[in-house]
Amino acid sequence: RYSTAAAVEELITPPVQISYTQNLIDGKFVDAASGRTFPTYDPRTAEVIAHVAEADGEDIDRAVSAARKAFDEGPWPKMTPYQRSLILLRFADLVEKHNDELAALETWNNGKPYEQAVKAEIPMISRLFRYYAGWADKIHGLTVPADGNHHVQTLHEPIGVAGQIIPWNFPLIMFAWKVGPALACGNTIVLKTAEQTPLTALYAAKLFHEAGLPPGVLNVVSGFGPTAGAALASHMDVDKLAFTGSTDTGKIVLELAARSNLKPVTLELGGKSPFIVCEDADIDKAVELAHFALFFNQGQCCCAGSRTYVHEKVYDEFLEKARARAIRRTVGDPFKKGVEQGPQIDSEQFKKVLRYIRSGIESNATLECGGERVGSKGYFIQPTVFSNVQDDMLIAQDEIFGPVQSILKFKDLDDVIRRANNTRYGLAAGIFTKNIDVANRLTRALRVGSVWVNCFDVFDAAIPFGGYKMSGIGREKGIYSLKNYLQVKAVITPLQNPAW
Ligand code: TXE
Repeated sequence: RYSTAAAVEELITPPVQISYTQNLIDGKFVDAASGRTFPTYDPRTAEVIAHVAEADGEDIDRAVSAARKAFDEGPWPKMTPYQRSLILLRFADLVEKHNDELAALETWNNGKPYEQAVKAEIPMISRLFRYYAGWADKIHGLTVPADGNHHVQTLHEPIGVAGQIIPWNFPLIMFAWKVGPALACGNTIVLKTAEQTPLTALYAAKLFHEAGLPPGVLNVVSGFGPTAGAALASHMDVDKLAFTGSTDTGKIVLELAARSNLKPVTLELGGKSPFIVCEDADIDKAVELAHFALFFNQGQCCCAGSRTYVHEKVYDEFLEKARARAIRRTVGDPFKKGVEQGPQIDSEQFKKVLRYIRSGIESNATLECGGERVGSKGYFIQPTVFSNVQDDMLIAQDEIFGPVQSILKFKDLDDVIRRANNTRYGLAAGIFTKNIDVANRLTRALRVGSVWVNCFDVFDAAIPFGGYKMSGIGREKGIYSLKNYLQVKAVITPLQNPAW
């Protein structure tokens, strides 16, 4: 029933080597202070592909002091914004030049389809750095018409040393969303990658130095959350923390930041986003988009459309077509052409997804298709569809983060608005309708950070992204991200001549 590697023709794996496995601190690749390493895996086979230097508190101290020195004394803040922007542009050129290697490394370490990485994700990264290069020399303060005889201005200054902790589902895109605006604003950075996917950020950081970035401005460390991540979040010399990951870990880092030096924190966390199919929708298009909204990236998207609400009048037709589409989804080696779905990231996530599938069956949702692993090696899971899902089932409440679509029936707009909002999350929503009044009503009623109308997962460097409620704090990308990385200084000067 499921196409596997054997079913697809052409091998498109380009050659790529793993060249960088040490921490990048102060412009140099170095071993961990402890000398320890940890294995990183190929999720297709669960085999070790490299051993990577394992940072802990000592390495975080070293990286933060390099970033501090680069910020306080180094050439970075002394460069003009235009000079900084040129480095971002040169980096974007190098990403473009190394597009295929970066994509291959991303697929090898993460399991996402190579075609997705090579055609969409890596090109988005160079685009994003060009966008932020454009901002670097356009960050203005204001002159303020205050009462009294004073000249008042605001300076928008970099915030200092930024600590950044990223997840494994889009390793390089998460690197870009964090590093782009921070550098454009003139900050220095210590970035910790997710322990599952350390490789591409090290490669990208190497390219940044090739582009002329001074040592210490961007430090990239690999390591685990409770050690390296916690040390970064609680560091007294880190001026700002940006985190993407689970809501539970988001709460931990927020607390660590508060208990240490009250560094401001932006959080991009989990979601349980509704995808709403109205009665007037073109069902074939809605089925395809709802399928994409959930199954894209093996279902490992914070904004996955993981509650598919379908109007009762079109429910049966939608369900039959959604099941057929899931059965047609090609699962296999993500390096092979035409494969839509690779493995889940690791054994923990693989087991978590299978646990949720069991919970769906036990709570009497109807398993329409899938539900099992694919093959006996690696972390492949069949595209799975549940119907008759009720709002109070665990599969309708928790973030599954896997290829499991839950289909729910609704009666009218009041019903679906209430139920779509009845969640602790508020990251995104999809709406499928031809009726502009329905679209307007839903877009305003849904308490989420992004609403896609008759589309889904449309991303652009200029479009802000982030969540309401427990999906996060703050926005990334676009103009909104700049404010996360700037301090505002008010400067008040008396005017000596009252006639002025
Ligand atoms: O996430 P964690 P995990 C969700 C998704 C997934 C679940 C668990 O539902 O199934 O989270 O995934 C670092 N102090 N998302 O366990 O733990 C960690 O090293 C400081 C949604 O991988 O949040 C990694 O770099 N840092 C999400 C990062 O946090 C800590 C993407 C994310 O890991 C830490 C990923 C600590 N105590 C998972 N503990 C999204 N929003 O897209 C961990 N980390």
